[in-house]
Amino acid sequence: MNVDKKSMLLYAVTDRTWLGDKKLEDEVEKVLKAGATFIQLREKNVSFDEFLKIAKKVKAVTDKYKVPFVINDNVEIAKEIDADGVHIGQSDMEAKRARSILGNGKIMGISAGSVEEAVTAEKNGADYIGVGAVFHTDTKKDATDMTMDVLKDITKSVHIPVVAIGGISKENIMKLKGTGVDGVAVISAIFAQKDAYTAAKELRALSEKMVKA
Ligand code: TZP
Ligand code: MG
Repeated sequence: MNVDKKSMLLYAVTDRTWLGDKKLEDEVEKVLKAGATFIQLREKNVSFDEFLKIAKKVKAVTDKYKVPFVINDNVEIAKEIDADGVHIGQSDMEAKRARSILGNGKIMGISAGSVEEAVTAEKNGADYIGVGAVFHTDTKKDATDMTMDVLKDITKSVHIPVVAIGGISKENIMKLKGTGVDGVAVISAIFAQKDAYTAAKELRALSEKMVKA
């Protein structure tokens, strides 16, 4: 296992949609100062070169704060910048490919939406799983909501760390209490907020409370 459960506490997934004039690397730094424990760079519809440029800038910041940094979906970018790993979808092929390109020492996170997918992900060598959408989200259009019971069944069925994702905010995070998750992954509850620092600070404190319960 290449990740510690504790690094799941506040897993921030980037999104430049709401940033306006703000630079992503500056926002990531604020979020890390506020106590984020993991950063995933998630980019849609950018060229390889643009993706690479952004990834290098963000990695400089995550290196400074010594927080794991993974790339969503793109193993080549992860390899090229020597990121800590990747986050990928369910396919067996994708998992095999990611492992063979990155090697055993890197982090491979896999998304799972059911017990079966979670068990398969662990079997395929995932270091952690991202489970969702635990609440309704508009950030990912094809995400389907799951019940707290399914979430509980998932955390019971795997040994690797589990991070919940999807529609999580400071208003609903405590509903995850008792589900067995190791933390929360959020996009809009941090990056769509005017003050990403304060948003992350509050979520980090709440997540600690939620996980302990
Ligand atoms: N995977 C499942 S839900 C989701 C992803 C990437 C979107 C999470 O975004 P938000 O804004 O935290 O609901
Ligand atoms: Mg994918």
